[in-house]
Amino acid sequence: MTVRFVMVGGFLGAGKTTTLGRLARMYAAQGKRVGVVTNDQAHDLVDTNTFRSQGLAVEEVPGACFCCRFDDLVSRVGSLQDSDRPDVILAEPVGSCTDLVATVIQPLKDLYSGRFEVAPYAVLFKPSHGTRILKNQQAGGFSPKAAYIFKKQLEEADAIIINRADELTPEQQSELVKLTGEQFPGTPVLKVSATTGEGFEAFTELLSQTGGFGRKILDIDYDTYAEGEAELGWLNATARLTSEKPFDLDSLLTSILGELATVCRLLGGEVAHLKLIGMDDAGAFAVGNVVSNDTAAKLSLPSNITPREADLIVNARVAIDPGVLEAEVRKVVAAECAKVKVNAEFRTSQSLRPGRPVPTHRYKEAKT
Ligand SMILES: Nc1nc2c(ncn2[C@@H]2O[C@H](COP(=O)(O)OP(=O)(O)OP(=O)(O)O)[C@@H](O)[C@H]2O)c(=O)[nH]1
Ligand SMILES: [Mg+2]
Repeated sequence: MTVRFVMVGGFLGAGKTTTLGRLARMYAAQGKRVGVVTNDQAHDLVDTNTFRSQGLAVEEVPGACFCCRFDDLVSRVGSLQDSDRPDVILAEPVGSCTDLVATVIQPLKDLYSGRFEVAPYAVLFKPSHGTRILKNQQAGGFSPKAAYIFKKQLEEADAIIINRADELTPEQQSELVKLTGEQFPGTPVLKVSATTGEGFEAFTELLSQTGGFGRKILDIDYDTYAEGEAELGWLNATARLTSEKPFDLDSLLTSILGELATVCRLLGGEVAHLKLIGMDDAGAFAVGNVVSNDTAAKLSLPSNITPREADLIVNARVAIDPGVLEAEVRKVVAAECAKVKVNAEFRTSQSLRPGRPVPTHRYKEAKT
């Protein structure tokens, strides 16, 4: 039986996890079984836990992007097929990754044609950085090489999905439709809000199309791509939070996030995405995010709980040295916890700069 494979791309913090969570609920409401595959450069993913906490079947490909771990992607999908028999697989690639048509979509279509039916490749547009990048304003807070990745992601898209429409004025929406239309001519552009669901009927309709999609092979310079990716500091850390008295998990996460965002701003590092998840032992959870230096810290999924113990996962992607990022995260978490008499014991921590992408397959031209 073939399974529908829906991968949704987009820059760090563009709204992929929120979008896939909504798509999962929509497909489930149509009676379809859904499985999710997440991906990251390191282990301990906020996103995997976010999907799991929403009751979804999730497998993850940690340690490198889908393109460099293509066989792991196929085998994780196979695990989902064995255990949950999904009709639809939703896949979230790393937000700093591009060239996915040549390295993931074409190989899947060509080598596994009997197994997967690959949906059109939609890429989410992140307005906070995207507006500045498309207008060539100081590379949107990033270096020109990181901005290069952002543009390449849009260039290979079958459709560009402008997200966060709920926050954009009609003038801003028209401006973005115009900018994307000029810079990526011929690519359909939709406006959606992953938070409110606005525009998702048109979006799912687009994803259900069949035909000559996933064929835009990029002309891409891997040196620039690798250097752009390596400018980002990456940190995944986990900590156990304990206290003698119940503490307000949501307000603690909010203060940690706010303080981390301030520290990154003071250090001059553009935030691509800071995300935290706090979970108690009964499965209640809260997720908090900051997606740029100009965007406020936000608890996207509050828990409304006051546990005595909880697990915290921090995933930070910021344009600063990863060692500095790790030290600052540890300092901020410890200090904010101490203010409310919570003890934070770090369990695991990985900080890195993403390595040069070495894809398992790379198709020079579209085969299927
Ligand atoms: N206002 C608003 N916020 C959104 C929307 N979509 C996502 N967000 C918020 O943006 C933040 C990042 O969303 P995610 O879904 O985690 O983004 P992502 O692309 O998965 O991020 P990475 O996996 O780190 O690359 C969260 O705080 C979301 O709540 C939207 O349509 N409107
Ligand atoms: Mg995500």
